[in-house]
Amino acid sequence: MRIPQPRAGLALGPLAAPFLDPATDTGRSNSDGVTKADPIRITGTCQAGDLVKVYDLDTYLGASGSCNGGTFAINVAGAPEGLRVIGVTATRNGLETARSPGAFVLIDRTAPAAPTLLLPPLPDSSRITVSGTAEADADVTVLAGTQAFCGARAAANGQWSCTGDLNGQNTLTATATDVAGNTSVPSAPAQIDLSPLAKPSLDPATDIGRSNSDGITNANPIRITGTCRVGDVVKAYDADAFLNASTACSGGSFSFELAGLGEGQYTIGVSATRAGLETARSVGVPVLIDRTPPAAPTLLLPRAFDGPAFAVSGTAEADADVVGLAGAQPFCSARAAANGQWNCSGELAGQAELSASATDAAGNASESSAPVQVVWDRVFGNGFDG
Ligand SMILES: [Ca+2]
Ligand SMILES: [Ca+2]
Ligand SMILES: [Ca+2]
Ligand SMILES: [Ca+2]
Repeated sequence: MRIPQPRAGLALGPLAAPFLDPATDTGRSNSDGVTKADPIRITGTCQAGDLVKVYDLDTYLGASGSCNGGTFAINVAGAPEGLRVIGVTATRNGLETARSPGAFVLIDRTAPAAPTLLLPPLPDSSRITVSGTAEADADVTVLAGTQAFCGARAAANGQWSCTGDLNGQNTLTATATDVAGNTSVPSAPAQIDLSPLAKPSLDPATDIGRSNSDGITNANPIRITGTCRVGDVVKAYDADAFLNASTACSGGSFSFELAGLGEGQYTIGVSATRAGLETARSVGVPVLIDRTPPAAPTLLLPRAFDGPAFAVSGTAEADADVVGLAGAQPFCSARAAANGQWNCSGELAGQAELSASATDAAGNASESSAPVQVVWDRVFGNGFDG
């Protein structure tokens, strides 16, 4: 009697281990089995007529497909996150094989938290190194504005850093992308501070004339000072016009000389260039440069003299400080009014040669007026000879 032999085509051995289709193996690698895809696509080899079912260990994943030309390709939707061990069975002639060896598929559809992003405190160049923390092993991508800036892979402790060029952008953001390709929301923006510097000052030592704080001066050069941040390059402007003067911030302050400025009214503001980016200009400090002396004042003697004070008057440049001189000695002083009128009185020690000079607010002194000889006689009355 012949013993029946199994027919080769009906063997019920398990199928070979299946594969995760590279097209659904998302993220850093399309062959690492780490994916966020849904559905995932499982492929493998089979025998004609097989009905192939997909399992996660013992759990049927609700997905099956027929063998087509010795292969199958089955979409599995809704596979839960986590490590799946994907095996397949073939059902032939009503009998289901044992499960194939499994393929490991790590399903991760959870985005990392947004990374943190720190700027260097005092960048002095447009090329800067940024750093922060992110999910371990995530790929961090930093944008400057909308342009790629730099990228890094977070270490096991989450630390990352990378270096890029700002290319004129001052706002950086970072995202983290995990191995499966899930990308975080962007970090809070980190900005290079481009707010203007504080209004600068005219150094009192070069604020010549009536006041060392009125901004009216005849100095050349003048000196401008102010505060800044270490790393800044400070530039001086008159309104919109660059004054061709710049200096490095030193210890939080700057000071530079502006030589050869022509006479006139200036509004001197400053900008800071940091990380290759220039701030808007500060509020400007007004400076009036006046190097023109007033004309010599006129000097009129009194019509009568009843002593002891001797009163003189005249006209001078409006607002000028007039000094009455007896010889070389001041004996009185006055400020010329807006219409130029001035008068003052002082005691004279007898015969004198009187003159006057005027000094403007910027400190420019006029020539002296033509001297007038005064002689009077205290014994014989209050008259005088001019
Ligand atoms: Ca992958
Ligand atoms: Ca994840
Ligand atoms: Ca002054
Ligand atoms: Ca003047």
